Order: sequence, then structure tokens, then C-alpha cells
Amino acid sequence: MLIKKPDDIKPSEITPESVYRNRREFMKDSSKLMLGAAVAGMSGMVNGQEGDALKARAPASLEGSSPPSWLAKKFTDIKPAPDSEPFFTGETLTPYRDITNYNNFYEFGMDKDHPSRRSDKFQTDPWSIVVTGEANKAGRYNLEDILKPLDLEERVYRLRCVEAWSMVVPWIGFPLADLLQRFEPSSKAKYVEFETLVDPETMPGVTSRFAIVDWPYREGLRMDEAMNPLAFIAVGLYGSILPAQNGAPLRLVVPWKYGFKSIKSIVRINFRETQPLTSWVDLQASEYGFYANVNPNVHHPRWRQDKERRLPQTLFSRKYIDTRLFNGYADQVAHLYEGMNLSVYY
Ligand SMILES: Nc1nc2c(c(=O)[nH]1)N[C@H]1C(S)=C(S)[C@@H](COP(=O)(O)O)O[C@H]1N2
Ligand SMILES: [Mo]
Repeated sequence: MLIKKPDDIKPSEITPESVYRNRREFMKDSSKLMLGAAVAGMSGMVNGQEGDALKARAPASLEGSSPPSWLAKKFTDIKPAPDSEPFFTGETLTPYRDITNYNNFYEFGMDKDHPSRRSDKFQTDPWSIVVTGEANKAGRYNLEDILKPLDLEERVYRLRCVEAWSMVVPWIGFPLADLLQRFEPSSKAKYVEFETLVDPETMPGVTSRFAIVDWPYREGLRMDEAMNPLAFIAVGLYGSILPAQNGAPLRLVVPWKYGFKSIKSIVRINFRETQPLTSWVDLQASEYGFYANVNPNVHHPRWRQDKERRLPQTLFSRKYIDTRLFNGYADQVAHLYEGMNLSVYY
């Protein structure tokens, strides 16, 4: 066992990464002992004290405003990612600091550090989602009811932004399909559309005269894409709840598509018969498509897409790696695009 006792751990050593690694080792060991049975209270057992473990993993921006207790409780029982692709990658995890300070979330501003610096007023409790369109169970659902029947699991995915940087993120959440099926989409539902909250009081980017998006931020998927087991809704990362800047309280994660498809802070889900007009297509259809599949052979009109800069980076070292078709998830998703010309449907 690689788990240290609390007395051996200096406070400076308790980083989100160290807690996460210890917990992961623990989960692996326990699952062997318990023959794969779900292990309750893992985070608590790492440090011996559940409260401390949660605090150690909580992002700085959430200090003082703890998550609602029903949500914190869900985080004590997370099914670990398996040790193999596609729900896990052995690539080095991008540090917590980079994942939570280098963000695109234009509702808070256009610079990479705006979302982390300007989101302290953002409120995620209470939160509800309105479900509309081609579904038998349309209506308004509050977050607790949405999450109640779902078990949280971990997915370690690559995230590739259309701007040609990438990260490896240990998300916590559940398959998108498990959520959508509960709303009983009808046979007319060919697409699903998502919308982000617009709150001028807490999101300085939405009233900025530099804003380029026609709010609300909108994204969408074809229904068969949405039902693919890789498509995920994240409510946390590195074992703790999502910080505002990463799309709290819940955001989409579509790892084979450019990052802009992974819409944050969702307040509306709309099932439709026709393809929705998404924010980036609306903004510049010649540069950004509805499909937005990661593709090293189809370049952006203004830059190439066959390499990417893997974070973290320092001023002195930048790591460039080859970009892979469908971001390395071709085995899982290539069949969705059979017979389609990917330079036309970019
Ligand atoms: N609502 C909303 N969702 C969004 C964005 C945004 O500006 N607003 N940016 C997108 C882009 S371009 C990327 S690359 C990812 C970044 O996610 P991260 O900040 O968690 O890494 O979020 C996506 N989701
Ligand atoms: Mo992006």
C-alpha cells in the first residue's frame, strides 16, 4: 500500500494531485481485495478523516462555500477509472493548477485566467435544468434529483482545444446517455442541444462589449453521438467538485471533439428533429463546424491541426505532440462518421 498515514503527510504535500494519487492507489488495492465491489467512503479512509480529505481536494476558489452536503456525500463513493483505454489514459495528468487556471469560459471573459479570477460570485446552488422538445419527460429538474440515481465514476480523458493546446483531465461524473435516457427522448429526437446559464450579475463576460458570443452559449450533438459511451457529464475533477471556471455544477465532456463542444454550466437540454445552430458555427461557420471532430488532416483556415501543445508548459519548455484522429478515440467513434467526408463535415 502506498497510502501514508496522516502524521507522515506535511500540509505542503497535500495537493489535489497527492490526495488523488493516494486515493487511486487505495481504490485499486481495495477493489482487488473486494473482488471489484464498490468501495464506500474511500476518500475518507485515505486521510482517516473524511472532512479533511474533502477540504484538501477542494479548489481554493470554493473555500468558505462548501458544496451542499448531499453532493459532498456523492463524492465519497466514486467508481475508479479502469487502467486501460478508452476510459483511462496512462499519459501524465495535467496538474490541477493548470486545469483550473488556464480556461476558456467566455462568460467570464476572453483571457485564459479570467474564468478563475472572475468567477468568485458565481452561484451553483440551487441549480436546475429545463428539459424541452422531443421527449416524454420534459420539465424542470433540480440538480439533486438529476444526480440522485446516478453513481459517480472517474474518467481520465484527453481534452484537445481547437486552439491546439491539450490537457489530460481526471473527470468525475456519469455517462451522458444515462442522463438523457431518463427524459425518454421520442423517435423524433435526432439531435440534442445544450445551453449555458447567462447571469449578468455574476458573469462579467456576458455584459462585456468585447463579447463575441450571442448568449447563451449553445452546443449540440447528434443523438447517436450523445449516446456513445465516451460522452460524459462531469460534476468534478481530481476527486473534488468542479470549480466554477471548469463549468460547475455540471458540464459536457466529449473527448473526441474539439473542446468548444464541451459546454459548461448547463441549464437547458432540448431534444430536436433538426440540427441546432451552435455558438461557434453561428460565430464563424467557415472556421468552426457542428461536428468539430479532432482531426489532424483537416486544418483550421488560420492554423494547422496536426500538432498540439500539451499542458503544463513553462516559459522555457513547451511540449508538442502529434494530434490523433478523433483525439485517439477512433476505435470508439469512427463508425459514427462512416461514409461522411470529414473535410466537408468538419
Ligand atoms: N459555456 C461555455 N462553455 C465552454 C466554453 C465557453 O466559453 N463557454 N469554452 C469551450 C472551450 S473553447 C473549451 S477548450 C473548453 C475548456 O474547458 P476547460 O476550461 O475546463 O479546460 O470549454 C468549452 N466550453
Ligand atoms: Mo477550446
